[in-house]
Amino acid sequence: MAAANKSRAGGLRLWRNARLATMAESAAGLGIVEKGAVAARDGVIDYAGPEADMPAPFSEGADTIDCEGRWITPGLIDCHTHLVHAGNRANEFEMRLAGATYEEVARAGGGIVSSVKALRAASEDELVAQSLPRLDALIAEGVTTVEIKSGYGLDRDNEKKSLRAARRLSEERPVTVRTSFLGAHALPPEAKGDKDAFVDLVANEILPAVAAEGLADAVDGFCEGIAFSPEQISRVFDAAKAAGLPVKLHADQLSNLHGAELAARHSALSADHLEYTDEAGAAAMAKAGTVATILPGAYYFIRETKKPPIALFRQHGVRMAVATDNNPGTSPLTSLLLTMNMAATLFGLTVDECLAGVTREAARALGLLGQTGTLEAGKSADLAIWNIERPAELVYRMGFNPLHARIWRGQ
Ligand code: DI6
Ligand code: FE
Repeated sequence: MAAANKSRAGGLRLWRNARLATMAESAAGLGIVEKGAVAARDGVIDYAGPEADMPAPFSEGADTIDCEGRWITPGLIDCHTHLVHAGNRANEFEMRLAGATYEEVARAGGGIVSSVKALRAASEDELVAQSLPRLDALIAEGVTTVEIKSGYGLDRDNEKKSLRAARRLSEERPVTVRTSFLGAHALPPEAKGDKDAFVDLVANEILPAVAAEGLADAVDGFCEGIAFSPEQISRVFDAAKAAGLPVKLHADQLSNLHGAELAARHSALSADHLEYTDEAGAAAMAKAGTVATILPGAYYFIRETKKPPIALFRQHGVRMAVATDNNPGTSPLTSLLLTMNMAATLFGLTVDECLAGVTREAARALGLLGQTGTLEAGKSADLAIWNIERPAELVYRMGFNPLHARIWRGQ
């Protein structure tokens, strides 16, 4: 018993004198607790609620932190990124601002293929080194979980290299990384325009190899006129199912190919972008429990004008996550706080929806709701502690970071 007590006390931490936004599903709104406390044992939350109601054993012998009235939210979750990439496309951005057309940019070697070339030329170590500053920018704003996609390798070895680099980032920093295999992202030059043959390669060779090594937690695809058709994506999703992996989809970003319904049909964890989704798509997602991941950074950067149908998502009860979509082509964004401001300003999400979108709903979009995303007993002690007077400040400011401390798995 003595040993058990010792190990319990040894791993016991308490954050007291705090205001909590627990984001618990059972609570109204943000699940606000004034005069709250969070107790954790060995990195797992034992108690989150009013300090006065906390059972005594949670505080006895605990390493105690006085939060001096600061706010605690769940650690933030960026549930859609292409964070592992090589180089950048600032040159393309500059050309376009000077009036170059898409074709001129492409002829000058630009576009997604330039990112594929850069990634293929980079070693795994270089990819890790180039991606760390982006990850650090997210972490500096309280991010404790980040999803990272492949999709710039587009052959077996380079897709594996990206996913290994993504996994390594979680060894370099105290953060949870979830990986998604996005083989069906774009057509590599060597495919010579044959999308069907490339999809066969992705579904029958690359995906099983990636799955066999445990490199992916989910499978993603890009369903779009400039990428892959619903029928082609279905083949990739069938292969994902055979490999036992859940799916997600870049859907209806630039046109309505009914990607939302496709995702729902495959019980996708999430469908992402969704600017062109219609009511049938929203209804199908609600029925399947597929989360709508809203990506205002890409909308802003490509100067899209069609907004995702937020009112339909609300009406049908579709859950909404909010993410950066960090990528070199359409969303070179590494601030989840600014992303929330964009979701509110551009799309009219409320403060509560924005905060749920980067915590509880982002966890749901990754299939991690049982482990993180809210301040509730049994979940990982992933916390963000803020120097703010009210939660709306996290959404309201642009380019200001009020993070006081970030706790990942109790540390
Ligand atoms: N949707 C996008 O907007 C990006 N990928 C995707 O699936 C574009 C990625 C890039 O241009 O590098
Ligand atoms: Fe994306």
